[in-house]
Amino acid sequence: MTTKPPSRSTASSPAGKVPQPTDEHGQGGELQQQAGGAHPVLTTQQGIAIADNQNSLRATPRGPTLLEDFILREKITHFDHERIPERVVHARGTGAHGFFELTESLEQFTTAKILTEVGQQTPVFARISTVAGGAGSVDTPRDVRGFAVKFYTNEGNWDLVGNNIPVFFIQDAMKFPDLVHAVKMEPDRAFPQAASAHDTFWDFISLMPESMHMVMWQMSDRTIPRSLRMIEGFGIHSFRLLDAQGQSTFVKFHWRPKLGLQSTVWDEAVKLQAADNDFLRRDLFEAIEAGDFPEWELAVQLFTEAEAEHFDFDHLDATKLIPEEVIPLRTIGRMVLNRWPNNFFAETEQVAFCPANVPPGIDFSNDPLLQGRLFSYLDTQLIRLGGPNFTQIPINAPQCPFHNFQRDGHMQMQQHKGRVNYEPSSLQPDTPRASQAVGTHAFAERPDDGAKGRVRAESFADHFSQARMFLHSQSKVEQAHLASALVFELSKVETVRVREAVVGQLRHIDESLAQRVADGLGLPSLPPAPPAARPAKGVALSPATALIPRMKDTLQGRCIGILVDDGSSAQSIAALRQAIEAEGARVKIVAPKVGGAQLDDGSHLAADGQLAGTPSALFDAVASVLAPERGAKLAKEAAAVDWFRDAFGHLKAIAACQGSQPILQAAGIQPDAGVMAPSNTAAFVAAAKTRQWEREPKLRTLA
Ligand code: HDE
Repeated sequence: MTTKPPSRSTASSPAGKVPQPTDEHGQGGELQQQAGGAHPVLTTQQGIAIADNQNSLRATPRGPTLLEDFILREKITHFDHERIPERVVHARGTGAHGFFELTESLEQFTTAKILTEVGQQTPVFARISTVAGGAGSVDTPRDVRGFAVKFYTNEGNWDLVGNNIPVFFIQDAMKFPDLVHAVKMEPDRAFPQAASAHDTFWDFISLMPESMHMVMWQMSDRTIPRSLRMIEGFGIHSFRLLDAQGQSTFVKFHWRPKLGLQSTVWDEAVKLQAADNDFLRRDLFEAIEAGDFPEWELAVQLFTEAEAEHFDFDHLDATKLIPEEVIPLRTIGRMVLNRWPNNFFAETEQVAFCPANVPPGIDFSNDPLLQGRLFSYLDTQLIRLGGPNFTQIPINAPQCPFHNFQRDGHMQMQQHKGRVNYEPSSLQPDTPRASQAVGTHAFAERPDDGAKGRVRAESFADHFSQARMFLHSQSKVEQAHLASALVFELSKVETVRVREAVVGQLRHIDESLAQRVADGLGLPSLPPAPPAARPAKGVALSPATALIPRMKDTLQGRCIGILVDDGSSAQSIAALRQAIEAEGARVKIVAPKVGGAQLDDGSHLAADGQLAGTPSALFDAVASVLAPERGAKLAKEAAAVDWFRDAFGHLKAIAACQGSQPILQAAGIQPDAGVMAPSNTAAFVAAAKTRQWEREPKLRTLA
């Protein structure tokens, strides 16, 4: 019963030899033996081999633990420091590696090689995030998605740090802390987590009419995406491209998903939160692991200062977009995400994006939101990552040579040689020097003749025209979803005055929208509209902002669930699977028991998910192949009834066999064109490519 002294011999044991357990009660040796394989020797951070990873060093077997136990102290100390401060916004994110390939050169406009060298593949790391929730929050709340891409170019890192919505809530960086405080959980009660549906957010919004355009996008189905592979990305601000002569062209950046856009419906998003906290992260992981690499086109809108003067809005105002109908998109390249990180913390958590990271040939505009961002990101990263050397963490380091005289600091990884750590100097011939020829230059902008001051440009005063443009460019279904989202969110607001104030602002966008929301909230009458800085004017619609037309009729990248049980027809399942997979979708088998089912031909089919834990919200469409007696039994099972009821309610195609009919009846489903027999594979595949929009008004009261 005594603890043997650590065996020194293990310190020199070659990698691959497992030290034997030292304590007759320790389980370490047993576990190691069970695991098998050639394990390297476990060591401390100092490289000291560890003999026992189960027991701390005790004075006697039942006595106190000794302070001397440097192994225990090092292990616990490191563990205590495992968490770093999470991002104050965009804390919950999912990242992946890939590459960017330029397909069309912009050499006429810029010297940036990333935008001029056609065919060149540049490594990238992309991180897609929600904004409001903490790092451990769920994937599927209604929220804007961050869309940040780090390009490791030969001329230094370029970070395009955007969102999946082309406009923003506020015009000036000064308001960002207020916006974020308002949307995050309320400070006294610490809820709700990851939700904008609460008083402080809508109070702020009701008093910030400039947010109304973004609110229209936020309340659209864009903020409840089906997959991170099916969202757009926008750089939002105008940037500048600079040519060799220093001439400037304005540019806006857009990412377009190859799979098209796809969203969930609200009830589905709510149920996904319960079904799988990591739904979107898992979806991206599974797609990349399966070699089904997500891809986006990079497109640009290019325009001159003179063209900008003719827009009926100010392009430096981040609450405005430039309609594609006015400045068309030019596709210039593609991004493929093809490698999941080795380690979430080292890469996805420690990656540090900054909109100020641009290579020579790309420059900033005077958008006051962008100007504030140029300061904020480095500042926040200094505290989040613990000091100025976070740029040396592999995920952040440039992949091209870099030299400067920045020295020392916490966690310095580089061993700079020589006496010279300053410039100018004459003592060493090989120290770095600035270069006019290849160095980055700012656009030589002539300041306008206005006076210095804390002012908001007059040209930023129209808060409602583009909000109305967006609303009226959406289909009827989308407008109904938007109005219902407003009703849902405002119904969670406890302060009646705040509900009314938001509806009052909506009147500036569209009286009938305000009326729909007022009706949905049960307001006795339309509240008064507060004074507007400028009333909305009639502007041309932008059909390109609608979501449903951008959904692709395809099964590519989708996932279909098939419910089976003992006695299910092997032939029917195989035929369905073949038809679905031929169209590029994945199939997941769901059964009452995860062990699977014994099929009618005696074969055994393993399940991917147990029925109770794999609701139909997880799939784009569902099918069932059940023997009659099993269908009758499952008709009494709530999980099975909900499986069909939700698939129907979420407007999905359903291929239900004869044996499943009792369950459909129990679910109260009145079959429509989106419900068919699984033998009708062609019809099912066609219906599964889209949502059954015409079904919705029959089963849900929309605003
Ligand atoms: Fe950010 N934002 N932001 N933001 N933002 C951060 O930087 C900030 C804004 C965006 O995956 C922070 O490293 C200010 C617009 C993304 O790591 C912080 C303002 C857009 C990400 C910060 C804005 C974004 C961030 C928090 C107003 C779309 C996540 C942690 C002036 C174009 C990047 C960090 C990732 C992260 C500040 C507005 C996108 C605090 C001050 C507009 C995608 O620095």
